[in-house]
Amino acid sequence: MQYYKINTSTWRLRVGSPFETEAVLPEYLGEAVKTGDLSPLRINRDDPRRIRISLLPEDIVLGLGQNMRGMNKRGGIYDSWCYDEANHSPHKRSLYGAHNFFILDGGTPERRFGVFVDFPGKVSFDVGYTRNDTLEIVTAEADYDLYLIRGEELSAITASFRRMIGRPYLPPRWALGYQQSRWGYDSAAEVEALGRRFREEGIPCDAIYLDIEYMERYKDFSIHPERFPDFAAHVARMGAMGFRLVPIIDAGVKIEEGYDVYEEGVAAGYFCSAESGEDFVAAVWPGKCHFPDFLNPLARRWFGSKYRMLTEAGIEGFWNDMNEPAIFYTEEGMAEAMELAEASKGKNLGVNDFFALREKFAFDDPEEDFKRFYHRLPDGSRIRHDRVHNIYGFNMTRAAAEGLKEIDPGKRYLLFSRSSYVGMHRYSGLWTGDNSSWWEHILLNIQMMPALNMCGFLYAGADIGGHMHDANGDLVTRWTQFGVFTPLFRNHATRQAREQEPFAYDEETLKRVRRAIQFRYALLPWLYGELMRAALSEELLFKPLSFAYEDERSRRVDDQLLLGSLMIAPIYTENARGRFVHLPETMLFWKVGDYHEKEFELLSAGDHWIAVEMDQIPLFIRPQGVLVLASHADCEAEQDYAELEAVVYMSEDQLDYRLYWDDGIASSPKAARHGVLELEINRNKGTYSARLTAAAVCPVERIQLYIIDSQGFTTQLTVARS
Ligand code: MIG
Repeated sequence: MQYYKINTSTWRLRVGSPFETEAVLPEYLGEAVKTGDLSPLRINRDDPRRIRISLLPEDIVLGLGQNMRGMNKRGGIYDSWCYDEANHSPHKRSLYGAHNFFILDGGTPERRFGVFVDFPGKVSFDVGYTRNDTLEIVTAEADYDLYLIRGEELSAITASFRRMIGRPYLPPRWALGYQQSRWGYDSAAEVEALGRRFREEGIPCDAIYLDIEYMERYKDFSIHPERFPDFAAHVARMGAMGFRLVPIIDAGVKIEEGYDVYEEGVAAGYFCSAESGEDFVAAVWPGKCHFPDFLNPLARRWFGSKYRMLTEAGIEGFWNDMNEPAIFYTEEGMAEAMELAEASKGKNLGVNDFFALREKFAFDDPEEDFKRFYHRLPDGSRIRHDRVHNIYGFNMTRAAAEGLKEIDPGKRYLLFSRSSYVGMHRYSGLWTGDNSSWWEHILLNIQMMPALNMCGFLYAGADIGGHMHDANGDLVTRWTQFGVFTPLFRNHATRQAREQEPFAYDEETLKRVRRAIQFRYALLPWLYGELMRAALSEELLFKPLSFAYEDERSRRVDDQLLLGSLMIAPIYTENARGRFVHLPETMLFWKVGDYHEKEFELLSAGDHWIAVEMDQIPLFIRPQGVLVLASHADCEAEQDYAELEAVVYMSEDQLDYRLYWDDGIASSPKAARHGVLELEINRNKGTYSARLTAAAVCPVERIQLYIIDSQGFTTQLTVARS
């Protein structure tokens, strides 16, 4: 064991000789020191795979990224083990990502710390599940880096961690528009009709997704010649209507003679190998596939360069799927199953034999499949996949990001991945995979956002309306009303599900969903500014209430979030026409229906029942909070930001507000022309004065202010840029 001091509050303990994951930036690996203090973490001397922390009754555990259960993870057990899990039921221990960071918060500055376990294989977190008073971490091997980050405030701990893992991926501004997806829109004609429908219905939308059917026989970097003839012309026609198309890329590469990606990969040795040394074979959508060895930098470079085939056709965004990697079956697994079937033939199967046979044909034992293939390391040695499993999807998406950077270094592309590990956030965002059209999954979406933010995944979102199973109009309405606040705002559903577009239900649903999406576009410059600020300053976009309010009541709120100067309290239960909400202090309450109608109410600290109709989005502006609003257009590019509005809850006589602004597309905000919009408001004996300044890149000319004071009086004022 070797201690490293990173700074006065952060330590690293290296146990064994871990595989370098590249989650933490090299400059934060610290300096080797003789001894260190990692209390209250206790490492088992006889079995260093086991790390324990005693839990006190008041301890809350936040984090662990993409996982089931509430914001407070206490009471559950979680395995970091990236898996193609399409059934997100409460007992599931693993989803698609491995996000091994959590914070323990005892409610006082003395008892707050963050822990990161950097290990690319399986890690289990038993958070008071086996014993209520014990948190136990178990890594598959005794080779890992353990980080302890102390801090008096929760936000200081997350900021320290975020600094260590580096700045998050920055999406282009258009990627904050509404996005419509379905598995799948099967032809260019269908996609174009869908685009026209959005425009006819007056629903703003920036992107339409292409699922696996756009490919020829599910081959990456191919286009189906009959379904999507003259692809570039189709992309251009959609572009003229204000839509970007976002194609899917899968991890598995089809084995097919004459297919360039397959042949190049085989010739160069870029695929993962089986134990025998031959290229590893497993089946996914295209049938039998090879899997690019994304741990090999040369293979990464090669795969990343393939995206050019699509960018040359005008594509500016991608989603990387099936990169845990998902495996339907391996040849070995199939052979074993067939053997068992043969052996069972004609037999009178007892209950045990019958279930063993059935299980064998379920093909859902990833433990076995992940032990069947290998990666080649730069020194020529091989490492079995399961030992580095959790960084496979990360490196596929890194390949894409590095490829896109080479294709156009001056431009931000939309990119997100299904599988992830901490560190991937520097290259892309993520979506949370195959959730279901269940009300419970709106709540799960709400609760997961801050945990993802802690690991740097700011550009994130769930399939709005739910992926698996059928949604009704109310579910899509309420989910869209929460999605209005998530950076990735995409409605997506599986092939087997009922249609889920805003117009798939009745007129009332259409009206409500349209209003919500229009409101999102009104929020767009504000949300973009908040996202960029969070990304550039190591802050969270979504925070649990405990980040700002330390009282016991607020610490345990599990279904409200802080978002910039807002607090949101989404409705996530069916047939509800309101909900209970906890206010740690007086806030300005706005039930947003048509966002042009501005009716506000001051709500005092305490617990309230708020009535919320089906077409309303409840939101709360915190004291000294400013919510900037634009007017919606059909798509982001058409929005006119010259005239804005702002709702201000001015509890003091003086207020300063800064909103980040840039051109929304240049790759590096340091190099880009960027700046801020600055608003200053003063109140003197009941009279208001305001000043607006803005950087050159910001087109804002005037803001119509709605200033509400602590007595609830509203003053309207227009301020022009000086
Ligand atoms: O085996 O491409 O999570 O969003 O629609 C399913 C089809 C593969 C899983 C993704 C989902 C996508 C689907 N994919």
